Amino acid sequence: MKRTACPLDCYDACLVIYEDGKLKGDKAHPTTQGYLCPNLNTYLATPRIDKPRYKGEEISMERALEILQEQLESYHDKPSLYFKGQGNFGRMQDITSLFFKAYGATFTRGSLCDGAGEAGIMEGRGANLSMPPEEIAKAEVVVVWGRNIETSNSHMMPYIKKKIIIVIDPVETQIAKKADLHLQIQPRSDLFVAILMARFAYIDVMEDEAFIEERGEEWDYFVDFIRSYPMKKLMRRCGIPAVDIITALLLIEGRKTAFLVGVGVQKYSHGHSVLRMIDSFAAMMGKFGKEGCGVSYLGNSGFGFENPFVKAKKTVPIPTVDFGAYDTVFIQGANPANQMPRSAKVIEGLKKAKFVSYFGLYENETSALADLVIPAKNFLEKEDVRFSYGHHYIAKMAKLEEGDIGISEYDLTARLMEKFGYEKLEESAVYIEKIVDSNARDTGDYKVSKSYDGTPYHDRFYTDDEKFIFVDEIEDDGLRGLGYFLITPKSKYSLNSQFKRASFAHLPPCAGYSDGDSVMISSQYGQYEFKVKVDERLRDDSILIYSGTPGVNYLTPDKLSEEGESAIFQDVKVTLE
Ligand SMILES: Nc1nc2c(c(=O)[nH]1)N[C@H]1C(S)=C(S)[C@@H](COP(=O)(O)OP(=O)(O)OC[C@H]3O[C@@H](n4cnc5c(=O)[nH]c(N)nc54)[C@H](O)[C@@H]3O)O[C@H]1N2
Ligand SMILES: Nc1nc2c(c(=O)[nH]1)N[C@H]1C(S)=C(S)[C@@H](COP(=O)(O)OP(=O)(O)OC[C@H]3O[C@@H](n4cnc5c(=O)[nH]c(N)nc54)[C@H](O)[C@@H]3O)O[C@H]1N2
Ligand code: SF4
Ligand SMILES: [Mo]
Repeated sequence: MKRTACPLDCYDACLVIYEDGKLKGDKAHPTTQGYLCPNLNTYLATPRIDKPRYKGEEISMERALEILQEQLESYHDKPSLYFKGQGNFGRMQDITSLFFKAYGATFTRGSLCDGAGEAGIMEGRGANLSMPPEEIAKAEVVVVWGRNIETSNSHMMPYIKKKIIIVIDPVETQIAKKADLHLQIQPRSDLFVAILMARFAYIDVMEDEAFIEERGEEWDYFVDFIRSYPMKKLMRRCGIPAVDIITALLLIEGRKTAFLVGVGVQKYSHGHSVLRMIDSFAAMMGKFGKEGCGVSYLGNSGFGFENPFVKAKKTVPIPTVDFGAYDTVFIQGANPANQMPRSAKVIEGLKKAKFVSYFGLYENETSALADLVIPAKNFLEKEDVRFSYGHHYIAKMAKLEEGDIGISEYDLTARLMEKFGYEKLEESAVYIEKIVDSNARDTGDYKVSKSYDGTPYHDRFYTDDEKFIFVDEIEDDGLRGLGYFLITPKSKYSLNSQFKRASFAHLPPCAGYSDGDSVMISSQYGQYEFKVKVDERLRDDSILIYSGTPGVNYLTPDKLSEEGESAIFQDVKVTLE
């Protein structure tokens, strides 16, 4: 029996058993519980790039590596960009950064994913720790807030069985249908929902005085802040009746509550404020550092661990990268031509750059634009280690197979380091052991992060004086303009743009279209034609296009969140023609 772990960018970080050419979920592993999801289940059947290519012609791997080396040498004094995505979540994927740092390339910083929310959490708590699933299992109430559990985090389901479930989501998702209460709020109104909850809680004196006294800071300013909003304005912005918010509050009060917050709440310019406000509401109710309580976002899984692959000094924010400003661009484990905001600009930039290389597993919009395409080894053919942003288990990924296709990130780096006369790499096992040993301990058969010994924030927060800092000011101009809100979440059968990608624009029945119609969707950033699927799960003011759908990011803004340098995919209104 051979064991490894799923390499995909996902909360669940499943432990995998590879037997008779098949991938199976490890039955003994606490979170994996013996099953995998549709994405990893199609991994082995997904056609890979099997031959390197230069200017459209198939070439040998040896020739591809020569071309890469020659081109990097000839452009050495010119601007170059190293762009790495999350196609494979293994820590060793970053080894290529050692070469590109020595070479002098510009790196990216910030996030296409969870960066805005993370920034808000850091402001209040000083570190972003998620709740171990075993801790969530002790909650009485689970608030699923902008996270599509059954799709993006399905291994959480067994932990929240038989609990009071409150879902806060503009879409009637699968879990919303089954929930005790679904707040089908207007998109981009979470800040107001959280302020309203805090306001009603304050009026009814529901706050946890002992917690606030011992563990909180800036409480009085927070009270001034939540009272500074006119009640009527708050109600109008949430788009749901006040009674629903009060019902939620009554369910939460006095019960152990876990808030499972996803990226859905923070794909906006003010995303950091949303998380800061949700945190502040939870803290006011005393829902931190106690059994079964907490706000669990996408955690910083590397917290406390040593990272041997640090960034270069020269960096640019990832959501607004201008590919056209570089002579050479090296893209690894990513599909920016479809996954970055404002696709038209990204594609134009990639066409303008003089030498683009794409290092990945699959053909996609980006490989189609690259001068040089280098196939990678898949996760069974190289060794690695991964963390999870949804639990505290660490998974080593053993090399289980030799393959004829592709090259590993380690081998590609070793070769470039040698040809350029840079420092020799250590064996890959040395890096892996260093990472693991820096902060892991054994629990039975599995390793866990030491940062998760005990309930997170039980003893302290990670701010300067170890207290939680309540929010006391938020600036947000809101989203103006006519049109529909654009919701662009994860789909069940694709992992962003890998595997079976969605292809429709989902419209509410009131839009007046039928299934299969064509519709041109426009925003101030661009337009694209989609096929229609009428979707009753939507509010009348929203349309939904899943992440990975070809064309979705023609509509989205190439702008940064106020904090966290994150993409703000949903800070846009769209119109239909
Ligand atoms: N199957 C599958 N799993 C995945 C992925 C995948 O592509 N496919 N991607 C992985 C990655 S990279 C990530 S980052 C995670 C993210 O996974 P999640 O955190 O679940 O994020 P999303 O699916 O983007 O959005 C979650 C929910 O937010 C809702 N939402 C949208 N706008 C708002 C809003 O304004 N307010 C509120 N309250 N809710 C809103 C959406 O309707 C959706 O139900 O999933 C990972 N897991
Ligand atoms: N509209 C919209 N856009 C979004 C999002 C959204 O919700 N809506 N989500 C955003 C988020 S949260 C994220 S995380 C990003 C993700 O965006 P990307 O990081 O670009 O992810 P993918 O589209 O999954 O592309 C990953 C690529 O990695 C390659 N790959 C897979 N495994 C390996 C490997 O082992 N080695 C190498 N070298 N390559 C490999 C595959 O060829 C694949 O095409 O997208 C963002 N874009
Ligand atoms: S649920 Fe996530 S970690 Fe588990 S197999 Fe699927 S993609 Fe991989
Ligand atoms: Mo992500």
